[in-house]
Parts: sequence; structure tokens; C-alpha cells
Amino acid sequence: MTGFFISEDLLQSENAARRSVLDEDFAALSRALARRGIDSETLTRSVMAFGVAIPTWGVGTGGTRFARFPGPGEPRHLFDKLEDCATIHRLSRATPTLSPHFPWDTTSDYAALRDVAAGYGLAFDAVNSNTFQDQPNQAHSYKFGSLSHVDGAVRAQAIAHNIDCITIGRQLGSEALTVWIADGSNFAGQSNLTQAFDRYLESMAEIYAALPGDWRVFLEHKLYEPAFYSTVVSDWGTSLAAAQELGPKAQCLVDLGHHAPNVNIEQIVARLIRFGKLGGFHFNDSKYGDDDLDAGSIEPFRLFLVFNELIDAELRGAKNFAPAYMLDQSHNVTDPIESLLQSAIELQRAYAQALIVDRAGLAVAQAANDALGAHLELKRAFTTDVSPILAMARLRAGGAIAPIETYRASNYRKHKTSERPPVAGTSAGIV
Ligand code: PSV
Ligand code: MN
Ligand code: MN
Repeated sequence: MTGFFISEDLLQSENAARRSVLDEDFAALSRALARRGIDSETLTRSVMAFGVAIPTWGVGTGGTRFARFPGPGEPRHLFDKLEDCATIHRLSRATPTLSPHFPWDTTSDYAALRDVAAGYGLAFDAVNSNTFQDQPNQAHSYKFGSLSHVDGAVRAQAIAHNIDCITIGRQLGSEALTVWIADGSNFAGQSNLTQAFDRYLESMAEIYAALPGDWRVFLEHKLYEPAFYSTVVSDWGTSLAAAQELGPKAQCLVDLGHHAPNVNIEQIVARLIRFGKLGGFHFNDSKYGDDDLDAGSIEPFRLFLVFNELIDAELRGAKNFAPAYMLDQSHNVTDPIESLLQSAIELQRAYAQALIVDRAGLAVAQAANDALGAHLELKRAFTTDVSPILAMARLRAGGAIAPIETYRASNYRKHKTSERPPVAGTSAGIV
């Protein structure tokens, strides 16, 4: 890091101040878990191995369609974003990868970018394409769609962009492309619903053909927005059908905010796993729609139930099961670094809680049609405060017992505010 970074000394002293309390809490929790036949050391090791990718666009302050209120010291360019991602990983030890977005993260030398990231101990997860915005000097507009556009020239441009993303991703060491399109319609009759999906499938087949042998493509569905009457890839059924038609390298990506209110997302996850088509996640939370709020901040029980399905699949060795975990959030009123730290912790919490479900007890209750007994098995795990396990996992991995407190004590943002004078008109790649 060229500028300020959180020193090992500060990390050590912040940890030292909290160490004895953590040891006490960890020992007490270990005893309580042992009574349930759970080994806290094994659990801690599992948590240490859990990682989620940071979206590069998430470290800048987000905005709404009404306004964006830039935060002090926010990243001016990709290399600033890397510094912030490195800081999040340094404190949390839970975010070893980045998920970049193009053209927002365009740079002239991707080999150099990969090296700088590796120097911070960071690697690249799925690359995201962007055919939902027009870029300066672009030949054709995406106003009326991209991969499903009625005009073949627009489709060709969108296909070429996705193939460019694969080329960039290869240089970064990524192994997956995430495709989300904004295509859809605002008026009944505006679009031929069947033909639009046919055109999407044809375009995706060309992108699929350009995938390297060891790559996957993740199809991200979304019910509405920016199109408000129909969306071409609107739901998991459409996404699954497309992934099945395209072939084994195509899988579905579940962004938690992209569903109708009250839909049973954990059941969607179970269905996609059943067909070997769960590619990954964009984790976030929501109250009303695609709110992009911090993971676990609104519906932690739902997050736990999603992880419950994931652990169930992992334990039974489900076919083609290797989901990519990524965050996709917009931080409008918080310091993005703090939000991302907390979100990574909330994912680890849901993961650890799902790991301590008594699966044998649950199976017995389910077989006996003991509805409440089965539910209580889940509740027992969900209401267990696994915070000492998470903190111990961070400590042992070289991170912070209390990431947000340590971050605040470091004055990182204040330092970056003087190092990163605001650049007029920058949006940090945030929409
Ligand atoms: C669309 O709402 C989405 O969830 C897709 O993942 C985009 O790539 C991302 O948001 C960008 O903000
Ligand atoms: Mn998303
Ligand atoms: Mn979204």
C-alpha cells in the first residue's frame, strides 16, 4: 500500500485489549457446544476457511436514483478500491477475493492489476459485465435492451462486451462471468415476450461458446427494475431453463434482492442445488425490493435458512455444488468499509449457525412429522450466539477480534481523506 495502512502494531494492541474476554467467552461457548456434541475447534477452522468476494463497486459510496452523497476519502480509481478491499480483508480475514465490474474497473494493464491485488493477498472472483448503461463513444445504445435487443447490431455489441470481459477475467485469474441484463419492457405489448427470450438465448449461446474450458457463466435473474412491466430474465425458472439449455458451464446466480416480496428464497436455492445449477450468490438484504442493504441487517433468519440449505447440500455431497459467494450492496448512509466488514461477519455467522444444526435430530423430527420439533432444531442453532467463534477465527487468521472498532481506532478514513482529494464528477463506478 502506497499510502496509509493499518499497522500490525495497532492490530496487535487492539486485539490484546480484547483477548482475555474473548478467551473467556470462547471457552464458555466451547463448553456449551460440547454438551451438544459440537467441537468448537472444528467449527472455528471451518469459519476460517469461509470467504466471500467484495464487489469492487461496493467500496465507493452508493446512491439512489434521487441523489448520491459522496463520502470523504472514497476511492478515486481501481487501485484505491484495492486498498480498501485489502483493508477489509486484513481486518476480517473473510474477504480474500474481489468481484470486478466492467467497464467500471477498466485499466490498461490487467497483469499489473492482478499483481497488485496478489500483493495484498487478494484474488479475483467472477467478473461482471455491464450492458445496462451506455458508455461514451459507444456505437449503439442499450436504451431498449442489449442481449435481447431487436437489432442484431446492438446484440453483437453486447456479446462482444461479454467476450471482452472473459478476456480480461482470464488475465485476472478469474474463472467465471456473471451476466445480468436490464432488458425488459415497460408497457404491455412493447416486447414480444417469447422472441425477446429467444434472442437472449441466442446471444448467450455465443458468449457461452467463448468460455474457456474451466470457466462458468452465472445467469443473474431479477424480477423488475429498470424494466417495470416485464424483465427478460425475470426469475429462477427462466434462469434455470436458460442454464439448462446453454449447457453445463451455465449456472444460476441468486441475488437475494431480486425476488418478489415474501418469496421463499431458501426453497429456490434448494431447487437450483437439486438440478446442479446453483452457481453463486449476490448477498445483500432488503425490505421491499432490490434494496441492496447490508447482508443480515433486515432478515438474518432468512440468511441462516439459505445457509442451512447450503450446508445440507455440502454434507450430502450434492452434484455440481461449488457456489461462488459474493456481496452486492449499495452503501448510501454508512462508511462502505464498515458495512462490508459487518456483512462478511454476518455471512460467517449464518454459515457457522447452519453448521451447528443437529442434522440427525432434524431428520428424526422431520420423519416423525414433528413440525415444531424440527423447527426448534433450526431455532436452537439460529439463536446460538457464535460471535466468540467468529472472533477467534479472525484472530487465528491474523485479523481483528473487533474489526469495526479497530478500523475506527485506526482513523483509516481520515487518512484516506487527505490522501484522496475529491475528483470533480467522479462516481466511483456507482450507479
Ligand atoms: C442488478 O440490480 C445487480 O444486482 C447486478 O448484479 C448488477 O451487476 C449490479 O446490481 C450492479 O449494481
Ligand atoms: Mn446483483
Ligand atoms: Mn441488484
